[in-house]
Amino acid sequence: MTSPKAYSPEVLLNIYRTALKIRSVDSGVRGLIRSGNLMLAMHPPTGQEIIAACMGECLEQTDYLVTIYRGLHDQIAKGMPVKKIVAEYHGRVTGACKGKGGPMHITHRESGVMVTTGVVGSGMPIATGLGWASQLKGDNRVTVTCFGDGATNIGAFHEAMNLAAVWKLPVVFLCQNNQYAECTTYEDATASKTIAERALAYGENMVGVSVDGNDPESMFNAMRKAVDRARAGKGPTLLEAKTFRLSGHYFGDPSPYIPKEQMAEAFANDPIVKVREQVINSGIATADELDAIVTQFEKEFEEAVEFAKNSPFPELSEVTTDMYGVA
Ligand SMILES: Cc1ncc(C[n+]2csc(CCOP(=O)(O)OP(=O)(O)O)c2C)c(N)n1
Ligand SMILES: [Mg+2]
Repeated sequence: MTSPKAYSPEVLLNIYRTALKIRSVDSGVRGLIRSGNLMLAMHPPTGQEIIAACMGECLEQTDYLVTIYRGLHDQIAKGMPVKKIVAEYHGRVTGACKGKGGPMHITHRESGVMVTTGVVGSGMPIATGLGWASQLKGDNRVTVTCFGDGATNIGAFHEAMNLAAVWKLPVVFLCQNNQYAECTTYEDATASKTIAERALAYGENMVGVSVDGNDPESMFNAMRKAVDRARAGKGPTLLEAKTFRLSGHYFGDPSPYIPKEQMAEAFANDPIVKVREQVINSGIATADELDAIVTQFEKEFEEAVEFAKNSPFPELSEVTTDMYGVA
């Protein structure tokens, strides 16, 4: 089955709409923390929205996603209701994991968001397992696993990629290369020039592609190709989406290790600003229409916060339910 959608102004607008939604929730959450209204370990996805939006545009609701602690953008793009995320961030029973997962452990099976952990590199073997399950069941699902550049230096990356290639599993390994792993630069920790060229090590069943993840057309086309290839049973793809982290590693990290000029250049190329120009120039939406979309998402976020605050915390008696193991 080939995805029917080709890149078009309508697709561009959809991608941008999702990116705006992500940015509004991201900014909203950061605002809550800054004002002392929410205590949270947050790893903002600021600057990486276009990658997630393109991914969401290429997937079916039934497809699987395994993302990381920096996963807000991926979860929204995969279709998770904002209310479920915000309530989980507030630790309330109406959250995706009944308020017991928190921002780094989000699961929402209804939208295919399978598992999130804070352990770097842990998602890839889970994705390979999900892909294997889909292959055995013949359920036509594709699994996408998102991870950072730093995670490709973890052993689990190799194990997961190798088996996915051996068994030609329907998995897309989507590396969001934001140039930093915490405070370590790409060059300081990674021997290969690109992440994509590492695919070579896994033989002809694995394809490696590197794109500008902040460019919607390149990103969408590469993602669509990788998803189509996986769904057709042709094997996995290692897709490297180059981007930049427009925030500290976590909210509150002042990132003194990032040169000021590099940060200034990245802000000047903020994809939310750049792609807005593309959308307007394509004639598919006006500046006023885009502003109205932003207002609508801001309202939706405020409603989600109200929903969360009006929901109860989990009962103490619930503390050991839904757990895999209790000592
Ligand atoms: C196994 C493991 N080692 C180290 C850490 C500490 N740690 C948390 S995030 C991070 C950086 C990961 O960078 P990258 O994979 O590039 O993802 P990004 O945070 O840039 O999205 C590290 C080293 C961890 N959580 N788990
Ligand atoms: Mg990184």
